[in-house]
Amino acid sequence: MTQTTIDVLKIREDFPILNREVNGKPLVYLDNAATSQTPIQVINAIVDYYSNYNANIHRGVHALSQEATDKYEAAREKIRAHYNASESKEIIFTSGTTHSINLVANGFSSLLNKGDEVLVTAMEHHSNIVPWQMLCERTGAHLKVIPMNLDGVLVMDAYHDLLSDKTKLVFCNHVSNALGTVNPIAEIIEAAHSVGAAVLVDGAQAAPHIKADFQRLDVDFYTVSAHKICGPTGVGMLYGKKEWLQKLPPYQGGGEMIAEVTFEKTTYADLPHKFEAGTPNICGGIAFGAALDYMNSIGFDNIANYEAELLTYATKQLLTIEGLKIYGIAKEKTGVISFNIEGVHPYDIGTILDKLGIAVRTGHHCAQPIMDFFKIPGTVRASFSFYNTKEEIDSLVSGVKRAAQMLL
Ligand code: 7TS
Repeated sequence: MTQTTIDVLKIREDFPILNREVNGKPLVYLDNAATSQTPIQVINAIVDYYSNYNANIHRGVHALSQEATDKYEAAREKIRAHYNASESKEIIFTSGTTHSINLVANGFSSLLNKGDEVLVTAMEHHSNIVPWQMLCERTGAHLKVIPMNLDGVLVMDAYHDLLSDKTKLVFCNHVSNALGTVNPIAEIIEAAHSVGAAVLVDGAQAAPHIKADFQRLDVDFYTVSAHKICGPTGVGMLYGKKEWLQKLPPYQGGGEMIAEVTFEKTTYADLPHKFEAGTPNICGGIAFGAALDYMNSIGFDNIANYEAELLTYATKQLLTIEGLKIYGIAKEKTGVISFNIEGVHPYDIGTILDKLGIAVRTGHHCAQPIMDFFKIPGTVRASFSFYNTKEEIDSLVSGVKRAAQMLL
């Protein structure tokens, strides 16, 4: 049995929003997989930037520009260190996971040939399906799907069978947003490399719970959105191995990403700037660094242990409700519970929970193929963070019971 080393009541003081009421009830925020809440330390970093050193970066000799540039580059270095990338130029600031994936998918247009194969798992978010379909349309490559079983676990034998010398790319989320499954990415990466394929891991849902080590994993690309880890929206990162990023063409053209421009020919800047056209989200990048500092001050091992306790407790309590079925019962899971009550539409449960001040997500969670696999229109999804409490889970359970009584 793991011991809680988190002082959750003290942590909650860092999050002003957790004090508010919704529909006259204390907010119970259980939609953390959609976006996390923001601690005062990160809010202060944003206020500090706009109050004290707002300036464009990498271009001014003046003091403010230098200060902003230093802080932005320091954030890049923090991200590198957190994920153990070998060089900070391998960290590209983007607007988030969706942007990161599109950047890579676009770049591979010039590297794939007709008949090549790309593999995606059956449990991807739409942002890790649609860009690859578009890539396949452009190149004539084929998209193949690594299946999962009814527990919401990838069928690894089928994956190994799908791999061949035609496989050029494999895409997999580290953690499924709709099921919470933690995928065996080390095995996936090693097997893909044995046939010469590159792997992109979508880390959007893993980032709040698991500290990935890029060098140890030997992953080729990894994506993160800052808003899932207590940072602001509109900023994230793409990690790419230097060799890959050098091979990929720029995604967007403009300022910042050039070495020299004439009307005859333009040469591109070195990494990471080659992929960072235009004025970036400077404040967002700095706040992303502040968010990592905050999460590390709590500690990822402490976060994982505490969230595992919440998950076990919530699973047990929810399963006491008659007719309730949980989708995604992998042994390796983060704090996500997707469920339905037989005979009740998930949207109706979500609406009643909202009246009680409880925020959950309902619907297909941008993962329609998962819903098709389970033959359901959607689920109710409760997703936990280290600032949630067992009392909040009790509120969820009694809210779901009440909804079931009203709707059945
Ligand atoms: N990949 C996964 C696994 C995700 O969960 C999400 C967002 C994305 C990619 C896209 O991230 P973005 O920051 O670029 O939008 N997932 C969710 C969700 O589960 N509910 O709302 C957003």
